[in-house]
Amino acid sequence: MHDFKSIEKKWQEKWEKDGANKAEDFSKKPKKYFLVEFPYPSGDGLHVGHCRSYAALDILARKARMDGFNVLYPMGWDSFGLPAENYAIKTGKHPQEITKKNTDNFRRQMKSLGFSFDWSREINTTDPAYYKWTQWIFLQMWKKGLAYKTKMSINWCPKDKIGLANEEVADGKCERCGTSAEKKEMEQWMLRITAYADKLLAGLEEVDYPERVKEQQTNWIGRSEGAEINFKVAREIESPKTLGKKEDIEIKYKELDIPVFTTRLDTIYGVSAIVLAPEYPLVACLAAPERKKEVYQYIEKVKKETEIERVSEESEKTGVPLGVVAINPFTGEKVPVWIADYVLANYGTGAVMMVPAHDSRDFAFAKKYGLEIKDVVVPKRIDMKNPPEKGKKIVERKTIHGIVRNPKTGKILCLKWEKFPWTTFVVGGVNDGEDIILAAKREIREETGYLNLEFKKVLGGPVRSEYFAAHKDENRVAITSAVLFELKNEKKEAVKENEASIHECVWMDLKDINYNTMTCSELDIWLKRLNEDERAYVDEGTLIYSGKFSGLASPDARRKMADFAESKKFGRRQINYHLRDWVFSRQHYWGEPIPLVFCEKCGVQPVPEDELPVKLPMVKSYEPTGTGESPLANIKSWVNTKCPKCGGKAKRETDTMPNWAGSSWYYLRYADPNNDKVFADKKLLKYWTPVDIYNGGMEHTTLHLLYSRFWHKFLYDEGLVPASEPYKKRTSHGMVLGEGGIKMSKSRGNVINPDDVVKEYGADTLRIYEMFMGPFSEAIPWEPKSIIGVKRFLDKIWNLSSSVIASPKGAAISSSIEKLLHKTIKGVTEDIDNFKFNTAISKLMILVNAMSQEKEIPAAYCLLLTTLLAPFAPHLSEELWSKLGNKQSIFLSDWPKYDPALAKDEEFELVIQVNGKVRDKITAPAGISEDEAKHLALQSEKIKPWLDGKEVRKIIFTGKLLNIVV
Ligand code: ANZ
Ligand code: ZN
Repeated sequence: MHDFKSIEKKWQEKWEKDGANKAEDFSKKPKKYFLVEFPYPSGDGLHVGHCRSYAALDILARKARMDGFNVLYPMGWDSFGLPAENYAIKTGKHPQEITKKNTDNFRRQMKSLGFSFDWSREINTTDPAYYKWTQWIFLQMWKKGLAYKTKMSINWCPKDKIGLANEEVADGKCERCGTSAEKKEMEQWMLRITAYADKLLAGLEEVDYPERVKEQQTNWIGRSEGAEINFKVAREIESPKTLGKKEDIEIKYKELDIPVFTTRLDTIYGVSAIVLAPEYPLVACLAAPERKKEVYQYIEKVKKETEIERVSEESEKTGVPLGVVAINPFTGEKVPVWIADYVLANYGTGAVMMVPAHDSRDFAFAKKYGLEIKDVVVPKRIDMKNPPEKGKKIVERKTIHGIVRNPKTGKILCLKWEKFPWTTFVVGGVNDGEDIILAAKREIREETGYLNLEFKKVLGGPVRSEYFAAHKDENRVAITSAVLFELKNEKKEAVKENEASIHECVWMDLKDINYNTMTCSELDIWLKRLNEDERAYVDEGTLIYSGKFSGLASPDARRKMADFAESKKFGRRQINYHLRDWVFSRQHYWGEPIPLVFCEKCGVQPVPEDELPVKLPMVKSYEPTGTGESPLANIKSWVNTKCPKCGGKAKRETDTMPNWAGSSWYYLRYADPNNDKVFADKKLLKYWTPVDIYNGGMEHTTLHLLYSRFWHKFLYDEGLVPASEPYKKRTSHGMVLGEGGIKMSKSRGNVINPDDVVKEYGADTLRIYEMFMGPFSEAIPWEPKSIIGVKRFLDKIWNLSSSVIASPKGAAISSSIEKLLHKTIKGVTEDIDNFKFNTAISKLMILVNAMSQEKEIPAAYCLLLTTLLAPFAPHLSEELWSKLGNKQSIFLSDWPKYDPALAKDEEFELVIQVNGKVRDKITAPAGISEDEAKHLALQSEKIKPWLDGKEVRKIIFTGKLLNIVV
């Protein structure tokens, strides 16, 4: 047992006194900048999830120092935000006081864990000396036209009379009082992040982020390549004064172009309607007089729906027709114009062309309102058994496959051909004036005689198939659909002689129907649809019924159709983004004041730079104003000010910034935290930035990461920062869950307080446990038993040092230990570099096990082990290091090197079985322990599905094989 309490305290004090973790500006050593997301200092204190992130980069930072780097590993506080403000309202304490108390607690906790932060660079977003620069950067953006004010609808609680941030609305209700939140239009400051959409996308090419992070950012930006096509609509020019009374007014019409945005121009021959957002500006004057009343009612109804409800795949789409038509410029066809909730006003042009056959939402809508469904893009098949032959004429036909099931036997009716080696379904052409169901019925009757058929469903299609029709000696392009029937009874009529001689009826089992037994190149499509509902064909394909574009593949068709539209001047290529501008105002007290003033004469004026920061006034009350304005609006002495331009009366902006503001540039401030002339000195930025590795949670991938990249790219364009991207590499830790894999939360009472763990087991144990619990990027549940295991591991190391002897020569040490030691150095080095902390620790455990088998251990070996352990368990390592006779800190020593010859891996293939069946083979280090093998096996992706939800009864380990019994 080692006395971790006194050891940990002793070394923490010594490191602090020696300034051991200070980063040195402009040092000759190469720099490394490690960054973890700085926390919001909540009243709850540090979470074990924070520790996972900080411990990981602490390991990197400590190892990098031993590798000879000048390391910057800073920490600070992202401390503006609602919880402090709400707590202030409740308790009457000032948010600043609350923040101070919380940050003191967080700092104490972090120090108790031995994280090697350079505390001399601590920053705090609520410190006026810091937010002066947040305000300054905002003003630079404002000057460049990147900040603008506009009416936006915000969440509003009608009872509390306050605007609600998105995170304050749970289930559509106000988080404080449970009243249903409403929408309220308010003037808001916006940041034009959309101007940086392309740069933010392009920048992703330069950085080393995990694929899933890049993907999320890409999707969030949502670049969409398509086209805008104008549909001509007739519009009233004089709108009636009364609703619905046509006789009162004389109505004149004028032609008007309505552009629609589509990513699927290849489907334009299948358009059944034009659909406008209900908010579309012209709706009122477009609607036919007799439809206006219903249209207005519908618009009111949609106002109550949220955007999420409107676009969700699940929710039922509604709409009403306007009673006017639009002309499809490709076909000249007239289609009706509708408004519908699923079309959003603020994306694309706010108008879409509806193609029910190829878009799921349009499909559901057309089914509901009986609109036409026209297939124009279909899968393409070439019958490889009867491929088209060169030189034969091509005949295009619309055909059907009639598929008949006998419900009594489950068998399917097929035709066996006499002259050809074919077995087919009932096949035939569709005559003029027939639909596919009628045609199929007729063909079944003619070819098989069955009379009483019950239509079940269209099995799919059409499909465009090319084949050689030997019986007609021609190539066919068949546009084929399949229709499924069931026999009502087995009554038949006689089949005509000429049909009967071509093929005979055979009833086949469904399981015998496959590409070997059947001549049908669309078979897989039909079979798939047997058990599936009818739906839109949303994939790409080949165009049919599309005039001169028929036969082209979708991408090629889109290109040619866009060229055509551009040449005829009724359309153009267009790129849209889903990314929206950033709502940058909050109507709260505890945020950075937006440094603008309004003068009646001069309009919006920036606060002069030498008057920054615009400080938050110290007040007693933060109660909402009741008008939706920020509490600052009530503080007249603060609001009323002088115009910086004309000296006349002016008012301050009372909105504050969102708490994303301070975190959008904080990593720059760490390079020069106390500068009061600039946000950070250019030379220091050049030395320290960009950040080499930035670790944080996946929940910050789309907002914080994107916002800070946006600010950075702006500063880069202004020539104020040296690199175009802020973070070279991004990594992400998985969440620490409560026992049993559920989220830790106060209400469940399963939150682990790091203070308790440190008290009982020590900081080193907590650090190693959190790194050992599983792969770094995965969510892992807390497991008290494993902590005890980690504690024993550290005690074992402590005890090892009692068998240390002075010189390696004096002792009979097995050469296998020496080899293992070099292998471990290699493994741990590589694992740390690759964020495989859990396997690094496993390797250390193997080494310690092997060493403890020895009677005596040379001091040199023990020193090596201690150095390898140092980044993980800094306190214990520093103590052992000094007990082994060293005067200087272990962190001033070099990271050990290995001899490649000795480190050559001795590995073997560990066979993993589940219930005696081999399910995986993994390469494992020779001499692996049972625990280790278990750890590896349970983390194998191939094994996990076999254990899913089952209880592990027993584990048998033979050294080469591990059998898990469930
Ligand atoms: C016709 C069409 C046919 C479409 C088809 C899709 C499939 P993304 O990729 O998100 O950009 N759309 C356009 N503007 C819209 C709006 N304001 N509200 C709702 N939907 C809108 O999606 C672009 C597609 O979403 C567009 O392409 C349009 O429907 C629809 F088989 O046009 B598409
Ligand atoms: Zn003025």
